[in-house]
Amino acid sequence: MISPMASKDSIAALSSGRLPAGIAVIRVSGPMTRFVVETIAGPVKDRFTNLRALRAADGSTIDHGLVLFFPGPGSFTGEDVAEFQVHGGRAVAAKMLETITSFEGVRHAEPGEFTRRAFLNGRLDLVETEALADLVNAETEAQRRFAVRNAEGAQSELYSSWRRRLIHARAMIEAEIDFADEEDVPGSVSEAVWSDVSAMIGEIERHIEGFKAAEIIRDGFEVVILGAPNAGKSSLFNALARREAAIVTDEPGTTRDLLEVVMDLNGLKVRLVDTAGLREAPGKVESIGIERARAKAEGADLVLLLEDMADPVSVGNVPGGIPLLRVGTKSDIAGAGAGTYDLAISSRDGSGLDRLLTEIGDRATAAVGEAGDVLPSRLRHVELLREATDFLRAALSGQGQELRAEELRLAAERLGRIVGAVDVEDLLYVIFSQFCIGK
Ligand SMILES: Nc1nc2c(ncn2[C@@H]2O[C@H](COP(=O)(O)OP(=O)(O)OP(=O)(O)O)[C@@H](O)[C@H]2O)c(=O)[nH]1
Ligand SMILES: [Mg+2]
Repeated sequence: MISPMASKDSIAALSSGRLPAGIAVIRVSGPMTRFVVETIAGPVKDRFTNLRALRAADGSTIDHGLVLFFPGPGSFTGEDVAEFQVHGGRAVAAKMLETITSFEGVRHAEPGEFTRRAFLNGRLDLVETEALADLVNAETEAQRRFAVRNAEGAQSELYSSWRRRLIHARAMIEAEIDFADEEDVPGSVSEAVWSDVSAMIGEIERHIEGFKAAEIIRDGFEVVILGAPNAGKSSLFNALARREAAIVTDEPGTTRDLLEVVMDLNGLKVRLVDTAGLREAPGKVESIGIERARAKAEGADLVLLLEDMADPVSVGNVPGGIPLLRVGTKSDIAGAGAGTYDLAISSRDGSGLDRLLTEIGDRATAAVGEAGDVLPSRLRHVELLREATDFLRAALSGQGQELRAEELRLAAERLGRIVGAVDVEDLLYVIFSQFCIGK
């Protein structure tokens, strides 16, 4: 099991963002917190906002601000916690932190240390902790929705419910082993157990499939622009990015490397990638760029294949199996165009760009699926879920009830590792290092 915090240090940090700002929030946690608060601010009422003059060690006023005191264990970290809300000047925050950390037993917090204490004190499980990191880092509406649902425990509850079912299944099988000689244990009990285990394998596998959607929410839906040199790729890239992010010239082979801009479409993160035009026998730099373009397209969520409708040039093979939109370019000079295109655009006069954005947004939305789904949010979860289903399959096909019960135990243990209900010491560093100081 998880060992309690070795040190009884109290910790302090600036928990709000970059200074200067309107206000700064300084957080303190640990056994010294009440003493620190009462020394700096005088007596305060627990769980209420207290407007106080805040005093340095020499009695001079640092600032006037709000003080909140949350006695443990009903606080974020489970320890005594205080927040000082002061004016957000750099010198104010610095003086506050200097004053607080000059108390014996109080030091600056390490990154993620408040959250780590919350986890170690049982205030959050591991999945909720990860979701909190996602919430702090969320940039798009989809990322926020996804993170807040998991921070509220939706994902943890799913894994815990599977684990409870397995623990129950194992208890039933073990009861059957113990009472095997007695006649009144119905054989159908174990049948029901095994059919539930088999149903659970299906549920877990469906859940694992959702990881792709979770990755798109977190990392973005990747759209790669491909086409022959001079097809108008960089012009489209700039038009959608609304800035001159890529160089545009009438010289074929202008773009040689991958360029990326991030957009927010329907509240989803979309990464748009410009690439080198595909053609044969170019120079050394350009051919590396072309290789990169093809490799990038192989992993894309959507490829926009651009063709100059005024001067169509075939680019040969495009990666198979990747959703593709054929986009005819330069409609301002080519008219309707000859070839077959899903969409016709002009980056010069802007026509067709709204339709293209709508199409990309719709495809991104479809790729992340139903908003209500609970998805695995880390590769760590997927790996443990796969191990769990391997054990479940072994349990289903295994010989001998004892061995099969043991496979059930191992599967339940893997599920327990996801939420941190069983030994996870080795993981803690990785997870808490995702946080900034003050969280
Ligand atoms: N009339 C017209 N010209 C365009 C349009 N889009 C691009 N062009 C012109 O086509 C030429 C090539 O445009 P780029 O955007 O650099 O083409 P690219 O596909 O990025 O080319 P490479 O980087 O060399 O592969 C430039 O001279 C652009 O001004 C358009 O919508 N209409
Ligand atoms: Mg280009």
